Amino acid sequence: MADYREMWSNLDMDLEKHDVLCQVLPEVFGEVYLSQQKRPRGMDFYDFVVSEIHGVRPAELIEHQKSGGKVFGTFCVYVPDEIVFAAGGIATGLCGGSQFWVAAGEKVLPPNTCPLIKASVGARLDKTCPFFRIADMFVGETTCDGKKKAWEILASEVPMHVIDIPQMKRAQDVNAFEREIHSFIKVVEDFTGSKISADSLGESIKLINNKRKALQRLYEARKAAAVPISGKDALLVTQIAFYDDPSRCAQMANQLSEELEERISRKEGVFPEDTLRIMISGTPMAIPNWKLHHIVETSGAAVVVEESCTGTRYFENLVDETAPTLERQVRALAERYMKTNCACFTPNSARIDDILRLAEEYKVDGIIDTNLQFCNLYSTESHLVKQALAEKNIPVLHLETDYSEQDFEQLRTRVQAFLEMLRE
Ligand code: BJ8
Repeated sequence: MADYREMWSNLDMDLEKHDVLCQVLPEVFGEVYLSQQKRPRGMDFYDFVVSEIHGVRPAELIEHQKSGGKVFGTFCVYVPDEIVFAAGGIATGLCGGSQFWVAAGEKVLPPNTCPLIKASVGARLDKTCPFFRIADMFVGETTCDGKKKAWEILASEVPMHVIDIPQMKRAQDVNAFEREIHSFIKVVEDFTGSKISADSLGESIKLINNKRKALQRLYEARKAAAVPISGKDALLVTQIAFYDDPSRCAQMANQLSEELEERISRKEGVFPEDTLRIMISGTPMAIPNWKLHHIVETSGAAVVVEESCTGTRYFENLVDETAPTLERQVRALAERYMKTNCACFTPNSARIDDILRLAEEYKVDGIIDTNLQFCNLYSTESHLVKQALAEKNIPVLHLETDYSEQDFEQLRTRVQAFLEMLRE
């Protein structure tokens, strides 16, 4: 990695602690990623991004700030990035995916909080992540109780805006979310000093749709009988999409998809032809959480799709680009975002429909439905998921895990037993 110490020091980061993180990551990445065979050439870009993970993009964000722009840090796929970009800002995902930050989160949060929340709070308080130091404003949401309370703690550190996400999907809830987007526009306009127009919002709707289309194209390639990319690599692309520049993200994902399409035409896969096809559903896997994918793919199966926010929930459904006025554009945004099916909604039967549809589209042999430890929403919903899959005779394994390595061998044993059962 190039030398970014001055930049990190200017961000008031804890350089000593951060050095420890910088030493661990390349080792893990080498073992999990670089050890794979037949990787597409298009993954070189993503390998480079990881090798410079706390350098290149943070430096770009700081350049943006130097020219007067604002950076908004987000934690959920319900936050409409389009609004931020329409005001000349940059939105960047902040969800923490490393055990490294959990201990710092536990200093202020109950231990029985999900690791994603603990790591996100810890990354800020511990001063070991440049993204958390750079963001001028954090944008939270009211999806789960743990996050709602975490925002109150983070609000003492950074200006925080919380978007009220409805908990149901009736017509009045879509209307309520539409009003929330209008409030968010006002907050972003005041914070950036830029007025959002129908033109600027129209542009940013196209920008984010293009990113979604590129990721859709990449996932489409994973439907092929000879899978042209590993699940681990596809997951990495989605994880990086959360904080990369959206147009570069679209460009690189399209370039990679082109290569995958060529592989498909040659029937060239990364796994042997009879490899079991697995869907992973459930809670998101923020970078660098690669644990479950690594276990599955080093146990002789392929992950071909993720029904999660670091998967299909991130890019399915486009925003209508034809709305002619700001009012109609905001309505189109509300309608698109309310189609996302997170377990924070009740009822949430549309998520089960999604899982059943994806199982068919990606021709999966089995599903691993997973939730991060202490995520009550997804763990409770797993009961109905299991029930619906049993009715369709689709094998499912439910797993709960965290970011630590402690349960690695236990998970591997359970995954291998599940795969064995699928092979019988
Ligand atoms: S839309 S999944 S990104 S909320 S895992 S913090 S729910 S206790 S991350 Fe999520 Fe938005 Fe939903 Fe997606 Fe809480 Fe559960 Fe932790 Fe979660």
